[in-house]
Amino acid sequence: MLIILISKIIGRMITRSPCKEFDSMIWNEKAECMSRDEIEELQLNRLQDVVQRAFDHVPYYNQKFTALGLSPEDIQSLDDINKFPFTTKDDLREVYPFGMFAVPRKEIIEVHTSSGTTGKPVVSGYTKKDLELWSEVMARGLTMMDVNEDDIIQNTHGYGLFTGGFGVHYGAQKIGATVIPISTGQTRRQIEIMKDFQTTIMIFTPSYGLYLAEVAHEEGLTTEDTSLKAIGFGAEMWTSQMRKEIERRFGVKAQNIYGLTEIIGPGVAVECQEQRGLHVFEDHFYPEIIDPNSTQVLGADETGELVLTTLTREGMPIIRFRTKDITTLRYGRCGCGRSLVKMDRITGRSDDMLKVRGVAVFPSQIEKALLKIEGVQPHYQIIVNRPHLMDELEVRVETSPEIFSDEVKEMVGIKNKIEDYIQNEIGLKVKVNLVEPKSIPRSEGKAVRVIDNRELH
Ligand code: DLL
Repeated sequence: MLIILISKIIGRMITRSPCKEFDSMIWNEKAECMSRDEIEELQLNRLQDVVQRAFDHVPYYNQKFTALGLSPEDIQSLDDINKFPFTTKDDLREVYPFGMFAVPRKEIIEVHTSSGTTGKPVVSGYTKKDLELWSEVMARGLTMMDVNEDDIIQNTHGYGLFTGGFGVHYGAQKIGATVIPISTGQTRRQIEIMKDFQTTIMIFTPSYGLYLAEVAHEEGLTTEDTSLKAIGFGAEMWTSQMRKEIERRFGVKAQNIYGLTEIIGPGVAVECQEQRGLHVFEDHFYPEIIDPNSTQVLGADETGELVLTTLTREGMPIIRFRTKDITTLRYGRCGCGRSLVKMDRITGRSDDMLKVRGVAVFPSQIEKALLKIEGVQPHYQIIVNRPHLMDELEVRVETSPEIFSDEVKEMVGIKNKIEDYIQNEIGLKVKVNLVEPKSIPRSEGKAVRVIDNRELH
């Protein structure tokens, strides 16, 4: 017994990561530099625990598992997660608003919602412990950008139901940095503040970052006028050219932040200074990659849809959430010293969700808005452009022949009404153009609803 114990300890000492050998800053060395054996042992314990909690406290999971003849005891190894069903955005919507909570509602001290679902949004509930978890993972991520107490973080993510603003805020406060909760918009003011407050860290979506850079240039701001040290960006897809442009314009590294409302918000995975993928905080979020068509689990280095299980979330445990985001997992110790698995930047979606100015939009939401208006045909096309580095959404809509030949005044009225209805549905301003009946090309297969001219892939 003693021999086994000693050999285990020695084994640990040998496999334990010598993070200290690396000179990058690490927020939680113990969690971020574990050996693969250690992390898997921890994940298994936590997986057993979360499946039990979901089974015991969330009727939705209890019914789903019971119907499949599954019980928490079926998790004996990490691979056993494979037996359990996936959770989708639709499943979460079905139990709107609070049906996924695993604790009494009064223990939920904050809620956020995801935009971009047809019908009801997904509600994400956080207990006090969940907010601590969120702060912890975001503190780890911001530390990858070398953030410390001396830094001034200008957080341009929206504060509100969107998770971006608060997630970054909590992480920054945990570190003890100074946060400027400026939120999105007021672009000229952003630039003034960046200069006057000598912001050291900028947080934005890549598209807003490019826009900010352009306005900064117009205002005559140069990199010498700022004290920037790093940029954290995420919430939507970007290309390597976009990153290069952002880095060139601001003169500092831009690091990728990934997350989603259903799991916690930003802070599921963040990129270190090596900039070769994002470290998934896999002691809290268990990642898998599946083939989106067959749903077969794929191996390391294979590309497919990311599936996530929350291992420690108290208020709203989620088992095997299908993110629809396409990526690849890569194991092995990183040059930064961390052993946490890395995921490639997201290169696509396995559904038709678009992110427009950071907001998730589904074509079906637009269709839903159109169906509410008389005289409007459900023949439409969504065109996404980025003319001046800001996303613009145009919706071309066919009207019925009677309406199309009517007076201009009436046409304008309908156009405005459609714009209002769509804005109400998706939360974004759109430009509607009414087009002649039958002028939108009909396709023989799947209708081409979206023309995305942003070239994000
Ligand atoms: O976008 C959370 C977030 C806020 C992440 C701020 C990073 C920074 P949702 O609005 O629920 O949450 O959207 C989640 O956005 O499934 C991806 O499709 C996309 N997404 C998020 N981060 C990235 C990223 C937030 N770094 C959805 N790269 C996800 C590409 C991203 N896509």
